[in-house]
Amino acid sequence: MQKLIITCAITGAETTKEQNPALPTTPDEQAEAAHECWKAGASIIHLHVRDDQGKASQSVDRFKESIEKIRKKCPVIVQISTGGAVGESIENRAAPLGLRPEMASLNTGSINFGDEVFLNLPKDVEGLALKMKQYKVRPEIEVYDYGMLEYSLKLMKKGIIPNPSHFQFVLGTGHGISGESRNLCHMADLLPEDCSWTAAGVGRYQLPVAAQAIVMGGHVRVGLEDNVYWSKGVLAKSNAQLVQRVSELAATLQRPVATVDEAREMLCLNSK
Ligand code: KMH
Ligand code: ZN
Repeated sequence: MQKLIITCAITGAETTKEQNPALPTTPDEQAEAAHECWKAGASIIHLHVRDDQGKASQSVDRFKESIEKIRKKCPVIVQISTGGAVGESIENRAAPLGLRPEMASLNTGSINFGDEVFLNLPKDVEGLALKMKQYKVRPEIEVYDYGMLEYSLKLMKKGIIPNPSHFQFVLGTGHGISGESRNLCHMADLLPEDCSWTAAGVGRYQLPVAAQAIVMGGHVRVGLEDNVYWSKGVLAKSNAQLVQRVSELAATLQRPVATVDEAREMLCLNSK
């Protein structure tokens, strides 16, 4: 089994400080959070940024500032979000790719999200994918449902996304598949062997999905974007606390955690 890559989704677009005051929203807070997560075992930071009012933003300047501040503190892989917040224009979602980050998320289908629709039209998915190719940004393919996974595999066959690709299974959003263990097994079964995958369980699914992914040989994403709780009714103290729990779980299950350099190698970031 490969070493375990831990990603932390530190901020997100929808989580608020009211839900958890430990949510990092400014570039300084994000750099501090990324540093703590790295010390706790994370090698990838999935990054959204906020404006001065704390509202979700796709501002290129704000991404640049956060990335630079994170870089000064630790060597993590920064994966920017091209998902943004529900309702964000596709132009704004694509704009930070111009910064040529090492990785970016690529959502491959539309899905209900809360009371709204997270819109990802095929032409926009393909447009973002081609931009990533042009800028040599490695996509992480975000899938919330089986249909999105099957569509992504078609994109891979057509050469629109890399072959093999790295996938993120996001389970438990409420409108895609839930975090039941059979769902993760089935998603992983659908992937060609040379593709890699990470799993993110939303809300109460975060811990069980992480444990299952460690055992199955996948990788793990945790963080306040997906879940603000440590346990039922108890808020997480920080992103790093959630990362630390995964590192400890991996140690108990005797699955070594990857360093940033090892993660980079495993995700083909050195040979894009
Ligand atoms: N904020 C969600 C609607 C991504 O980062 O690529 C989408 C999202 C996915 O967070
Ligand atoms: Zn995100």
